[in-house]
Amino acid sequence: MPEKYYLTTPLYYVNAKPHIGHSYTNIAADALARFMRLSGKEVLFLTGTDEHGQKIDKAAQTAGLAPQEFVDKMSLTFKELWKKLNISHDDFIRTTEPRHMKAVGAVWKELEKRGRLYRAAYSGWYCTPDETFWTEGQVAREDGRERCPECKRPVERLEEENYFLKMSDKREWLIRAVREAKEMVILPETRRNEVLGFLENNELQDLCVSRPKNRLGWGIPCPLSDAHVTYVWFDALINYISAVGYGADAKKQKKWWPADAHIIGKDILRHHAVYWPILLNALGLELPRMIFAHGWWVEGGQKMSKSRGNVIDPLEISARFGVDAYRYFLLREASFGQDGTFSEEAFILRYNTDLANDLGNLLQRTLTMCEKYFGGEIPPGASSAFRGELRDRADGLLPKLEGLMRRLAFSDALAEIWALVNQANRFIESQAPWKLSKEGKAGELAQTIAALFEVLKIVAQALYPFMPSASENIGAQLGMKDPITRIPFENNLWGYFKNGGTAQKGLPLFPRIESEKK
Ligand code: ME8
Repeated sequence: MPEKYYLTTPLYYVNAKPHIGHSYTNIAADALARFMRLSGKEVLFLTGTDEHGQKIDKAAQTAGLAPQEFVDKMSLTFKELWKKLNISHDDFIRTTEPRHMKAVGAVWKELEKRGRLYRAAYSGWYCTPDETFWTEGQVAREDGRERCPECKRPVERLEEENYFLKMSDKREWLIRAVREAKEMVILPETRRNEVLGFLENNELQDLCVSRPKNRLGWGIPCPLSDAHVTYVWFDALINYISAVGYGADAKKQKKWWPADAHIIGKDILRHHAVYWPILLNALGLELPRMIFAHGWWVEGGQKMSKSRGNVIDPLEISARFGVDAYRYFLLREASFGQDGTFSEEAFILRYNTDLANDLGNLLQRTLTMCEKYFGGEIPPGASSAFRGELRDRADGLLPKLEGLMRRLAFSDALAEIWALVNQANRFIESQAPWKLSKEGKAGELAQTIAALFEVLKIVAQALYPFMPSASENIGAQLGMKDPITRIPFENNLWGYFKNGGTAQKGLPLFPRIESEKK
């Protein structure tokens, strides 16, 4: 039985179209999912949309649509984008789906049964864009207004009766779990410290998990009270278990839960690393194995976000430069976990240097030389006879990638692949096949060209998680008969062309972008 790997992304709010930030998380999750599949794991990759709450209700009103009609339309824009960006999710969950709504109902009942809920009057401040309550002591005060301490937008005063999930008694337990990092690991280390700091320096408030229906009707009904609906965050977090059959399919749940990785942005760390583990513990469920909170794409030091309006449209960029180049840039430019700055200049520079020059030229030169010196036929026996540093690095690539991918170090993994690409380019210079040909050194020439084919095949396989189309394209141009995904990844070894092969040179992979500036 293959080992299972269950990974998730956040469920994105459907109040506006997806932007660079959403695509970043999904591209990263996709690279990890593809890598895990190549490594022989049975993968469940889950993404989806978060469709309830005041923010969505307001956006539907502005659009002049009924909430359900609005979320149906908006959810599609996410699905369509994932298709364009080659995201290979296995499931897409919407919080308005019956399977999810039923699971939320089952969670309410289970928590009630376990004595983890109580009903109480509440007064405090509410931040609608963040869908979060703040107490009198937490709220920020600026320009004579009460503001959200996190996003600094104005908050509203609310007084109402609600249901609360007991959290305060779980503080010590959670501090221990986070510190020990046995059952659940929070990465990167800075984020784990942030969670510990929050838990150690604050009292843990019980979480308000309902909303009065007369104030906010657009939510999942609360089975304990006709007058309440479910708080949108409580609703949304439950998706991670509703998608694997919570309350409906015990066998499926047993197979997939706990999740192996929740990939999120650092903006929603507290929801995932504090509220979610406490909720799971209250339900008697295991904690996720890993929570990875990545950094933000920023502009002028500010997070790119739909409410700030400073976002990049993934469709536009990928239509101009290609989906693979977009995926590559996002995962290579910023180290996963750190913030990154998106600029067109940086994009074009990386494209021209890494993709057009380093990788594109390596492929082009190799195929051209194979045509020129061997009529496109890779000489049989030549690659297995080859020994040297280039082969050592190529053989060592996979073990290195495994370590890096397990830590979601995408940029470092790509740097390792490029170290091999660049070594191969230097190898061409030092071998100087044109000289070997002139000097009649046919054996060495054959080994040189065949070695380059082996390297490119290993590069194509290693690139598959990041740039699936380019990877398949390289495989096809090398004349590989097996799809990249069919060759077991652990056989990512030298020797694929030991019996020769026929190259199928095609168009350049990444044509150089000439600067559009005058
Ligand atoms: O928070 N840089 O949804 P959301 C990098 N529905 N990533 C970014 C980003 C940026 N500038 N902006 C957004 C929600 N993201 C809730 C989640 S989960 C049960 C419920 C990414 O539409 C990043 O992954 O605001 C962030 O965590 C997520 O989008 C927030 O998406």
